Amino acid sequence: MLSDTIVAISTALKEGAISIVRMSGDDSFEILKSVSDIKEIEPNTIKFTHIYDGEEMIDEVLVSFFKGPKSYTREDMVEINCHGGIYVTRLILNLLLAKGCRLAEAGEFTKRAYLNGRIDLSEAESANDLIRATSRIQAKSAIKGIDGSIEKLLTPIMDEMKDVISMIEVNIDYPEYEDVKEMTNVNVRPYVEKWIMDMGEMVDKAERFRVIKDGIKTVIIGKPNVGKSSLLNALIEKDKAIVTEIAGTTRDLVEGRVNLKNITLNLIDTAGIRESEDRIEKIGIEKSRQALEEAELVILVIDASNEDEEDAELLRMTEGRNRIVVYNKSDLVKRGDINVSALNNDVSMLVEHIEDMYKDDVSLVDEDILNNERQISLMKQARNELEEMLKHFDDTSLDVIMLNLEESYHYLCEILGKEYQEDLIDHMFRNFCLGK
Ligand SMILES: Nc1nc2c(ncn2[C@@H]2O[C@H](COP(=O)(O)OP(=O)(O)OP(=O)(O)O)[C@@H](O)[C@H]2O)c(=O)[nH]1
Ligand SMILES: [Mg+2]
Repeated sequence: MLSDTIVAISTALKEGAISIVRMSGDDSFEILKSVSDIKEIEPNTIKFTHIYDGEEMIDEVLVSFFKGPKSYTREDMVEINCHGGIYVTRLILNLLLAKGCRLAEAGEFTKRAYLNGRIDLSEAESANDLIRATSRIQAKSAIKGIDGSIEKLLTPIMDEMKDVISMIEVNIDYPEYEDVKEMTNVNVRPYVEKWIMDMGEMVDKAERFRVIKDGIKTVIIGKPNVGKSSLLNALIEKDKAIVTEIAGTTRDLVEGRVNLKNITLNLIDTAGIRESEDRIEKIGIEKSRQALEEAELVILVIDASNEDEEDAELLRMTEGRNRIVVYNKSDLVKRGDINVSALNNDVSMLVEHIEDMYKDDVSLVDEDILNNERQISLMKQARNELEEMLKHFDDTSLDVIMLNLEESYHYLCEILGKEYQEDLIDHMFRNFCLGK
């Protein structure tokens, strides 16, 4: 049932200047009247009032009224700005529960906004992403998503698919019609080919951008003592990894996260790779190799004052990878293209190089692109449907082609949540914050 009135504390339950208790549903206004001085509700206003539990005044508050459908959920909504003590906020919540509200589930306000058609599913997902954003680029892409970027992205291709599907339909149903464009395998094929290409491009861009958004899995490797741990520390601006002049200092993987200007690196410092008989060091080196396997970006560190055959071996090992070769200890000797001195925190050449390397991917933030795994996977399924169909296209009858096109189209609808499975929707909104 949608019309019951829900309530939740929408701000973090911590001591603070203000907390917001939010209600949504048919009885919001009546319930508010029953606990305050308010007699008349004027929509879209903010009023000063007192909240009473029976005779006892419990807080002095500001209340905002939103008359549905002009509200976040499209229902009547009330937001009570109360004093931000944990105790008083809870008191108000309990009072509203006692007056007939039901405690909202996590994400239920946004779920109502979605079910009532105020936002589509991709916009709801973006609302959650914005709350969780930890970098400028994540925030920027989330706000675009809230503003409907996915619908903008999908509308042209969906419109075109819909047109072609309906033209085929008319051809099948009314073969005698003469003023309708004749659809045959031959003239449908170019559309299908173009959609496959467009969908592929959307997936490709989204995957490139996801790396930027989530942070680039970056591994720092090199032979022992070249300054890998020093480099990690310089990049994260903290003394996290142990640094000594002893070769083989680092045994475990050490992780650090750094927000550069536009991109985030999820860094892993590793044990120096060499032949070793030491049992612990050997395990560490095995971990280094694994981290190297999984990395999206490899920073290979070479000690500029001590380059030898072992470095050459590592260069060979990482060939063909997305790799940056960094010459460290530039305070002693300079060689190669990218020189740093981790000891002196002089790593600007490396940072600039990374920013430059990813600048095209970073600029995708200004485009409308798919935002998450769910959307990407649906787009892949839409594309796959078309690709499979194209394999035997010339031998396929038009009505089967139409069915396949519809299948593909439905995957796109699902991205926007225009068709949905209830359990999936429930699962999604449960990941939201309470009161959102
Ligand atoms: N002169 C100079 N010394 C450096 C620089 N960077 C690191 N070192 C020194 O090189 C030695 C090794 O540094 P680490 O950062 O521990 O090197 P590592 O590659 O992590 O070594 P392992 O963990 O043993 O593989 C230490 O004595 C550092 O002070 C640098 O830029 N210049
Ligand atoms: Mg180290």
